[in-house]
Amino acid sequence: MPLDLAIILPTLNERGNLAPLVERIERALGRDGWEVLIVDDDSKDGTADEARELALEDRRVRVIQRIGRRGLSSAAIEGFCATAAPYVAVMDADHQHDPALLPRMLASLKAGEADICVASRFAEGASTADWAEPEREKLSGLANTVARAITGVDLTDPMSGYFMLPTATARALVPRLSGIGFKILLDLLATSKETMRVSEFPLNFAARRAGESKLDRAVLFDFLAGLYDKTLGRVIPTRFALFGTVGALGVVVHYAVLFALFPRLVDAFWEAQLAAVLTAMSFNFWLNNWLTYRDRRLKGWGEFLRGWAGFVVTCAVGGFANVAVATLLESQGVFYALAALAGILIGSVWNYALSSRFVWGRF
Ligand SMILES: Nc1nc2c(ncn2[C@@H]2O[C@H](COP(=O)(O)OP(=O)(O)O)[C@@H](O)[C@H]2O)c(=O)[nH]1
Ligand SMILES: [Mg+2]
Repeated sequence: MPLDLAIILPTLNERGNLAPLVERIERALGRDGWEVLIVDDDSKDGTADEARELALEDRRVRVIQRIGRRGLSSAAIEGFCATAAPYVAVMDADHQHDPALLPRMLASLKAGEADICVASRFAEGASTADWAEPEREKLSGLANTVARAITGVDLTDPMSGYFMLPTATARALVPRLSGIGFKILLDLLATSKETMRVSEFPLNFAARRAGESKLDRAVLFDFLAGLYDKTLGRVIPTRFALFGTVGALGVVVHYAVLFALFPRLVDAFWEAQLAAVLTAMSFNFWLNNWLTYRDRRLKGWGEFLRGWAGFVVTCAVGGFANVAVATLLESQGVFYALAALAGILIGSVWNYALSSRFVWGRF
């Protein structure tokens, strides 16, 4: 039987979930005509090795192990581009998504009933009874309403992580996808020039089988970032805007520390200034790690401290550029407040470029 469908499983620490999931997929789709693409971001628990172990015995299983890269969206994109199957599905590896829907979605696409099939947690007949997080359920509901407004597609669950479409459609959209964050479906729908015809399948959303969720309460934030990316993001890149916002908050922290210390608690201005700089830098690092780079967040004390040290060094360079430019301009007769602003802008572009590469990106 020719290859019909590729099922992309983005994974981060899902070792124990793989083998049982492949079994469930086989039960749903039968022996042939499909392949499973495990796109693993170098999980510490050896998910990629487990996947290779499975692949040795089972030609339908393939592995892409990405080193130094993160992100659910970009993992899905990687999968779109790495398969020859004419249809492609994306689903969670944690058994929250029922493989039994796969054959029905495939049939619907083949019959030309839809451009994309989405498993919905909120469609008529769906259930999220096993979902242990009512708080997230509520957030999803809210985000859906806004998503509907911008994508022009009327569907109940644009934040779903379980969907299927013709691979050629997905690949055609890839160059214009933002690839940031977690909501690849929303990205696809919002990027497509023609409004896609969507077919929804009610999903019985199950509790995660093993391991822990990598996404957190910031789903709504993630969604807003996606919104921005699709609109103003064309003018000012999303990460830079976030980075700049975080930087502006850092200025507030800086002055708070400075005014608290100087001149009452410390006599020397430079000491207070240094304390303020370090506090603001650490605050910025923490917030950037949490928000701007949440899809590739540094975790654990070792990773976090190394990242922090890198960030401080990076910002020191940017800080130097800032002062140098501002001083030069001021000495040329530019009004000092404008000179300072120029310094800040150049410093922040510099810091952004360097830290996105060296702290959160690849060396
Ligand atoms: N490759 C890759 N997979 C990821 C990443 N983050 C999450 N995943 C996987 O994406 C799927 C959805 O994530 P999950 O933690 O279950 O999110 P939740 O269902 O919203 O709680 C799971 O199979 C995760 O292992 C990532 O950064 N890279
Ligand atoms: Mg999940």
